[in-house]
Amino acid sequence: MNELIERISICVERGKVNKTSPYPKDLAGQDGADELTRQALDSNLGPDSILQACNVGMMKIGERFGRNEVFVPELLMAAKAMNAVMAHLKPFFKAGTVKAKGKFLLGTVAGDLHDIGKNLVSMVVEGNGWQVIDLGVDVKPGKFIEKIKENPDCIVGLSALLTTTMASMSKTVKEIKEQFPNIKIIVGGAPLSHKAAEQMGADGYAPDPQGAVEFLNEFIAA
Ligand code: B1M
Repeated sequence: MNELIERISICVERGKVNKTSPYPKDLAGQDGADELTRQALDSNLGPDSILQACNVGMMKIGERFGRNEVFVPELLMAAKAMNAVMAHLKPFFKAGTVKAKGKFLLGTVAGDLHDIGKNLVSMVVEGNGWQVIDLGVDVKPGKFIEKIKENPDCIVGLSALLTTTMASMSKTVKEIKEQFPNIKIIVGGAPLSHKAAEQMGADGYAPDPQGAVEFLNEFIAA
């Protein structure tokens, strides 16, 4: 792995946001995710390899959390560091297009606060020419329904990262489908699968942002 890329991965895992951030103590005064991402882009390292490095960092901190070696504050710092990287990568994903292919109503379901993956989906989908209406995190079914009423031609995307919020996702799909049987819904997030999506009554599942784009592109507005 390229040295800069490896350092970005470590910064995400350790939650080192930028040079001035005092956390973690042993990296004080060193470049953080912010500076290293800038340097990587200036050295013509691709956004995809930088993103991949972030995912490795996130995976490692997640595994350590699973082993009770770190706790929620460490996860939060990792998320902050990843957001610092994403701020640099955003322009690469948000290539402007003239006419939107359609509307994509996106949110993390009720009870779930994880938004990094959802934000990536948002950027990539928007970069592929869709208008994204991002409702944020902890979005109750009623909020989705209110927004579908305002945007009856939209496709809905639901994200969940917790096994516990898969139930909330299922409830959201059910409530939307009861009122709007023709609205297409795609679900995604680490605990999901094609089978889980099918059981909830969703129309599609994507393991990553590109999969969401492929699903959406089947329904390009005329
Ligand atoms: Co939490 N967390 N977390 N967390 N967290 C996980 C998910 C966990 C797996 C960690 C672990 O135990 N190893 C675990 C879930 C276990 C489970 O349910 N199976 C967990 C837990 C338990 C919790 C808390 C309950 C901890 C606690 O309080 N005791 C708590 C819950 C809070 C809540 O939501 N109510 C909690 C809190 C947090 C923080 C707030 C501290 C922070 C989130 C900050 C933020 O998002 N702004 C956090 C983090 C950072 C993580 C990990 C470490 C990283 C998640 C992440 O951002 N990954 C995570 C462990 C892990 O994933 N390795 C963990 C990077 C991101 C790019 O990937 O989100 O998977 P991901 O998104 C991917 C795909 O899933 C897909 O595309 C994305 C890009 O490739 N995708 C879609 C996502 N949505 C999609 C939608 C689509 C299509 C594709 O179409 C619509």
